[in-house]
Amino acid sequence: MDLDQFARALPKAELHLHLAGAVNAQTFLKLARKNNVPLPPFQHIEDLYRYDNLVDFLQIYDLVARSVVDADDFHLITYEALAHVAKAGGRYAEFFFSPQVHQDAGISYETMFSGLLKAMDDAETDFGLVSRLIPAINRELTIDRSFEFLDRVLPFRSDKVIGIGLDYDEEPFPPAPFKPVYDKAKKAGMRLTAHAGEGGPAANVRDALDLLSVERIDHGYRVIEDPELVVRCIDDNIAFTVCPSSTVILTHWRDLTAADHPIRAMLDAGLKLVVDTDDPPMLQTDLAKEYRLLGETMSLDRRTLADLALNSLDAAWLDDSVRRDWR
Ligand code: ES4
Ligand code: ZN
Repeated sequence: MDLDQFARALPKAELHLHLAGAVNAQTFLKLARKNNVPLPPFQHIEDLYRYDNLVDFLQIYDLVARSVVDADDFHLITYEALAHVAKAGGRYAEFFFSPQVHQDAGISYETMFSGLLKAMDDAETDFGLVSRLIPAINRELTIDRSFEFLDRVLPFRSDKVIGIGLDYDEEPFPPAPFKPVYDKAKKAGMRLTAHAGEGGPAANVRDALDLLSVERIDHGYRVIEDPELVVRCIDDNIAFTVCPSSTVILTHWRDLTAADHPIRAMLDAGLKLVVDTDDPPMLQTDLAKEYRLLGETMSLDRRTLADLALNSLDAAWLDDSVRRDWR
């Protein structure tokens, strides 16, 4: 069995995937045409999935999101994204979606959730992939908007809609101001995670833990700049959802073979890492490829890759009775 086959066969969970970033280019084109969304000029639609920084990426991400309009569109992109996870050997998925960009295009939360939740059911029936949804706050918008997000999301809280996240550009938008929103979400029974320490400093990781009370950190690479915080995260068993291809394309850590790549440093430090995709087709990847890429570039043996896969099951927000079935 070669490494690709091994990575594909490993039982693993996807815990960091953005729905609008998981739309394949052909589906993007189809939906943009159907819904009369103007696109920039291109030769091949895949050309629009090229960028080398987060800000440019997020512009295309928003354009993809704007192409998703009715409940059937939400069903289509969710079903295809989950099929893609299953094809890469994902056994379970927790995924983000960004309701505010759709809301700004005039789409109701009822429309979004009806298509999404139906597709999650269908994926479970048709190919056995269990999934959970984590609506995420666009941190570039106001705190008032994030309270509004929460008020609109909470009525949908269920065994399928289980938590909230915080995404978009971290560097100018640190986590601390979102504390009251996270407090309210926690009181309402939501699980909590946030993107931190990707574009922003280690202090953002600390603030996400201390102020937002998150249980996991998305990316978190710059935690490595604060050795005391690293020790604390190890002691507290905090999982970091790291995305290898995403670092290469969207950050300045371009070389996964470099001794100072933060994922290498996080592994060496003994932090609990979960390997994820972020935005699979928009970053030309899938979950198995991320494991293989990490294995190849960081010379990880199969035992280590299997341990990473086990981390993904441990860090999943499943209750223990369900988790036992996946082992
Ligand atoms: C995102 Cl910060 C970030 N990275 C990758 N994909 C995203 N989608 C929304 N925010
Ligand atoms: Zn992300």
